[in-house]
Amino acid sequence: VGEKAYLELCTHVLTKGIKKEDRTNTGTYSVFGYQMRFDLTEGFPLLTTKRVPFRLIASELLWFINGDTNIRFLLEHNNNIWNEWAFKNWVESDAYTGPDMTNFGNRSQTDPVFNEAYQEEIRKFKSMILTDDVFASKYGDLGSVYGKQWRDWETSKGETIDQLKDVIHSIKTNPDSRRHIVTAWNPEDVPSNMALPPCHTMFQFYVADGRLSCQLYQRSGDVFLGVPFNIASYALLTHLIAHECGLKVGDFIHTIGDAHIYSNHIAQVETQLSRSPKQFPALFLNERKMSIFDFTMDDMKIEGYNPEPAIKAPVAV
Ligand code: UFP
Repeated sequence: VGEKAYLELCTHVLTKGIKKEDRTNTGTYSVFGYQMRFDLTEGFPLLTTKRVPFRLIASELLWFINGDTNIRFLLEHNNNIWNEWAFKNWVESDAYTGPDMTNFGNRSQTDPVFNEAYQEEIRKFKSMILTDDVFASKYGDLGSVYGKQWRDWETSKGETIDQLKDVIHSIKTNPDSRRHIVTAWNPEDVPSNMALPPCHTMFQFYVADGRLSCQLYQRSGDVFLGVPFNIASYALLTHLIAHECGLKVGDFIHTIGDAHIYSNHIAQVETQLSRSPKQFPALFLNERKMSIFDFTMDDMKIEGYNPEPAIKAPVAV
């Protein structure tokens, strides 16, 4: 089964990884340069050795595809994965007058009293983003994140480039091209304009035998928490673009630069490795929708997903 590629990555990092400090001061085991290949015709690569929330992956991908950089769309889809980045801008702004939220990421995980105050502020923040347009446009926007770079890349001439539309056009009109590339890494925007410099830095498509393949170069991969999301997200993107271009799906190739397991994820990874992978689920796309820019959550369905239970782990911040 295709999941073996991921489980082998886990084993490889656990056994071959070098102890390495990192930005978050958590500590990691890390290898540099690793590649996995998923044959998308074998099923949709949503891991079965722990539950991975497809709903969050799909709504985040639609957010990127729409070129949206404001978390309001995510909150409307009950998706909280980018909240902390926007919340940080809010509590560091002059307009914020609530309790001190310095270093909220770490403190909320270690200090239960602080965590209560933090949860309350997050709740208020989310409700303002959802109900107050002016507040949302000011504090919900994350700036130069994926949606911006994919759909609205700013050139030095003050023009914009829609990389996603362009790459779809080039796949349709010149499938043999070796230039089907989208890059999220914009040196001009790193690091000043960005909350988090892009982890998935660039991807390339490839067409052969009527099949669309995709390779992602990810500069940094949190093997336990991030990578399972990233695999499913790019597999879904490949399916969507193949669908629009009238192609079948081929392979998703995932190349990772710094592939690491955080030192506080080791037990969780071992639990996962003790489980046996099952058949991947199947993905169904709405046949009546042609353009990926018209897709909504109701147009994508996963069937036959019977994973082992989710495994909790602290996020490094
Ligand atoms: N990370 C992922 N995948 C993502 C994402 C983040 O694995 O899609 F957005 C992890 C990688 C790393 C951390 O552990 O988040 C980013 O930190 P840094 O910028 O220091 O690499």
